[in-house]
Amino acid sequence: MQTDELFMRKALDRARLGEGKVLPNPMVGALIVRDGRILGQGHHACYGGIHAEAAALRDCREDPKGATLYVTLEPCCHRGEGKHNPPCTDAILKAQISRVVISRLDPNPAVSGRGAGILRQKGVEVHCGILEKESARLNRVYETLICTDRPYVHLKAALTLDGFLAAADGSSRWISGSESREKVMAFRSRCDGILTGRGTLYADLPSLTVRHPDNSHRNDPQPARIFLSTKGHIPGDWEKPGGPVLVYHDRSVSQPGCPESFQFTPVPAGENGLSLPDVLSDLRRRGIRQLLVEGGSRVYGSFIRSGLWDRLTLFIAPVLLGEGIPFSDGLDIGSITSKLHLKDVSSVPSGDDIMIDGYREALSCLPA
Ligand code: AOF
Ligand code: ZN
Repeated sequence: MQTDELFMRKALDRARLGEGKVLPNPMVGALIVRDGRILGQGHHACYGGIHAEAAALRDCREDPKGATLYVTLEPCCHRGEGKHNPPCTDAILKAQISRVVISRLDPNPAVSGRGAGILRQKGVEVHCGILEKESARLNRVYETLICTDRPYVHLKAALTLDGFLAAADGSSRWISGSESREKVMAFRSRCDGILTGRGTLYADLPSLTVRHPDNSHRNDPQPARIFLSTKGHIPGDWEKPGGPVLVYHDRSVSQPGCPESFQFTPVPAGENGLSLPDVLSDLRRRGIRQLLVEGGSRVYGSFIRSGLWDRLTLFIAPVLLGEGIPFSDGLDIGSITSKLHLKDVSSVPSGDDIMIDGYREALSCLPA
């Protein structure tokens, strides 16, 4: 068992080499081992590229017949429209691998246990769940994308110690310190779109661009800038260099006439504002996989109330305002027994601030 963990850890290290390059696919790493010796290793290196198992088989310096395959995600077993690679189960059987150790089953409904099942049926010894939490943690974004038709939604905010997002007059610049702002730039560099509401746009005139030395995670020069503006209004003096601008507005409002380079999209609206399911499925259709939501209060409230979010990062700064704009508008919670408690929480110092990070849902894994 200890040996299995040791090799799976190496496979997870391989998988991480795909970070930022494989979405909407998962990061996957694989190792082929016989008598304690690594014969070959590989990882899924780019979207559409060969799978980790095929890369590890190709890397083998000797015949892998009878060897053990360590793979961080269940081997795929399907073909179909849009599928780039042949089933890995076929390649594993052809190579006569006799044992397959899997960290996590693939939540893709086309696989989801079938890959492991096919291998077992053909007489391969299969073990699942080795270091599963690590593999699941690695692929949180993939798991959301494969099971929903919306982007992965990451809410981030900087708050004062007394829980305010901005002063009573709406001003909110520089609540958090420089280390926290650096971290926000790292989040921005990993997302495809940054979303904010009309209120924040008018109050702060944010540029919503990535200004970060480590821009290597990005394929595109800048993430899209996305605004929720019921009436489709954008401040006249806001036209800053950066990613493409998408504006969602109430479909009952006639096409607003702002700069032609901005893309306006009508969506249904109710008393709680624009329909987020419509906004999110349109964003996904446009290729947005990771969305960073940067306020304000109304926007955070709508995302949280509708349950359409995945991760929340709060930077709590040692600053008091006494009064101001709260983190979110009404969440309809009412009683402490209904409080919303983040899952899989971490809390770390960030300069003089504290960064609290958590998720809407805990990772669900097989019992260890
Ligand atoms: C594996 N090994 O390294 C990866 C897997 O279009 P394709 O052929 O690249 O297939 C993408 C699907 O294959 C993806 O949705 C996920 O279910 C699985 N990813 N599977 O056996 C890998 N990247
Ligand atoms: Zn595969």
